[in-house]
Amino acid sequence: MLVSKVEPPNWWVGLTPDVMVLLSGQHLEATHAECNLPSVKVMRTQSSADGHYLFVWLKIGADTRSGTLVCRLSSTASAAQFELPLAARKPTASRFHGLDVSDVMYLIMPDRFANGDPTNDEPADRPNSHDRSKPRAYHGGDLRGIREHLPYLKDFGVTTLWLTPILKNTTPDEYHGYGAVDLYAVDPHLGTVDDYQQLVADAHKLRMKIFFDAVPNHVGPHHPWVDDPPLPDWFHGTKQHHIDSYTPVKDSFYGMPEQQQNDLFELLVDPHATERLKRNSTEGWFFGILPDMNTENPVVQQYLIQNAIWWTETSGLDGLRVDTFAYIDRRFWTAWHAGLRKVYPNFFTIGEVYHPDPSVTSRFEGGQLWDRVETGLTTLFDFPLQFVLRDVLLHDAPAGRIADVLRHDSLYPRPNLLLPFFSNHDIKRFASEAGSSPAKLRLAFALTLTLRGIPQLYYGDEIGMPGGGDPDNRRDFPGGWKEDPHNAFTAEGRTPEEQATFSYVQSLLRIRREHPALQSGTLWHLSSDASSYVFLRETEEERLLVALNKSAKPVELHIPVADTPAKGISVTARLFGDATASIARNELTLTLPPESLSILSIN
Ligand SMILES: [Ca+2]
Ligand SMILES: [Ca+2]
Repeated sequence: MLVSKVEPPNWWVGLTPDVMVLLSGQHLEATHAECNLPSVKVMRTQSSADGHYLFVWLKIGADTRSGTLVCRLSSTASAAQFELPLAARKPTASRFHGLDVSDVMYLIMPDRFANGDPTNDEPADRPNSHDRSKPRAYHGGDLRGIREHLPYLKDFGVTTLWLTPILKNTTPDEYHGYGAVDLYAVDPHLGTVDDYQQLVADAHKLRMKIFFDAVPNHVGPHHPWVDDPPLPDWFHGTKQHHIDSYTPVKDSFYGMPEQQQNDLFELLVDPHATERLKRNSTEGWFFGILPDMNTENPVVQQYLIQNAIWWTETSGLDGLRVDTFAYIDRRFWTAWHAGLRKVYPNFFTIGEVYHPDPSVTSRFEGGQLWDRVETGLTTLFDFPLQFVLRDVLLHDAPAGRIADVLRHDSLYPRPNLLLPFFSNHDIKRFASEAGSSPAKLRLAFALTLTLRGIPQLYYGDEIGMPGGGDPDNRRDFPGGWKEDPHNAFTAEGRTPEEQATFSYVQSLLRIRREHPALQSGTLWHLSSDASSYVFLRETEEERLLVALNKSAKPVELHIPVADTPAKGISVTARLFGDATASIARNELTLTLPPESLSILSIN
């Protein structure tokens, strides 16, 4: 009998009364298990048929003190033991903050941001994994690099960092972190668990927050479970026999045009769709290669809930971004959120539902029971708005399309918590889209930072970083490596054009911070047409008018304001941009410069 791995590697007293330990090793067919603390009971055990795994369910009595739990295992043939350190919890007051409308999130791919520790660029057990000249290899960025640049991010004006997954991966092309081979280890290129704890602690000292990228839907194709699962039904299917999440159902199902594939997410929110119709999405292997966890299995559920609690409790992180949210049956999310919120009652989660239609995305948010299932999800990235921002600014769609997306806010229980964004690690850089320009990029920032919700920005866009589709949209932040000739982390190092975009965004972030109406104010449409969209953000204390003109020509607008919250205004003051305004008899006249967004304070 040999125990080679203990998951979770440690736990806490006073956290959860039940813990399921998964042991890996050899000959683990234990018939008896017993621990050294009388207040900790072994409730049951279950070994895999090949003896490579043993599940041990423990009950930790309320009177248990911190210390190292030692549990002895035996069978007729042999014996072994494993240890589970049980720590006291750290004070919770300064941890697990969640987000509110005053926050602005900034997405970082840790391998591509800043190299704080060149000694981990190519760990001993990962030869030939580091090569900055290859877009699909590790470049050397790490957790220490992010920690060293917290002052840059604080000064820029964002409050929250979302890091793409930091879990251990295997091959060089998994620099992005989405191919986990160990759900309890930090990838050695990025640092250690200790580095992650320090990053969260330092961020909290600066009153910043850290979000962890959780991927309960799948593990990496090289995870040892794939060839040797702990249970026969640990995954949906096997390496040899599984379905592909993209396998389309019959194209003509909803009467779509023939060339258009049926949309799997639409089926997921169709109350009339059978399990059979939804299985491709929820049980298929993502891209046909990522092993899909059997999230219906209660043992898998407990493993995944404990894993999320472990990272949260270990680091004090502030919430989770949840990858591929739609690809898991909704009933799993009920159990997963309930498990997390038993420990962290206000736990904040953001789901990735990559879809342009708010009638689809909204159905995944918690707090609604259209199919009698409470997903528990706090909020979502606003993908529909992302599609529209690009269509409006880059592809000649009328500016009124922005209002068209926002009118669907009635479908969301908490629209003010949605995360508007125009860019992330899966989408071509805005600056490199056909027809883009620095002026258009600035407008994308300006809308993201003034519309309702909690904005999410993507590293490097603030200096107009170029890049095509994945992986070219994940280039290194210039200046993050000592040898970089060009350092965009400092004002002196930035080119004049980089500096122009950086200061434009920094000013907007400051104005957003100083004006609660841009955070929590009710949003009212005042006018919209092909090239302009004018809206109001209103709180009891202030009213701000925001005016976009996306066309290359100046625009003059005459907006009747009777029967609007702007009725009776007499004065305007410019906070941002160069629009001019005058008011006569309940008509607001606005002159908007070409390709501009302006913010006016009115009263
Ligand atoms: Ca490094
Ligand atoms: Ca799935």
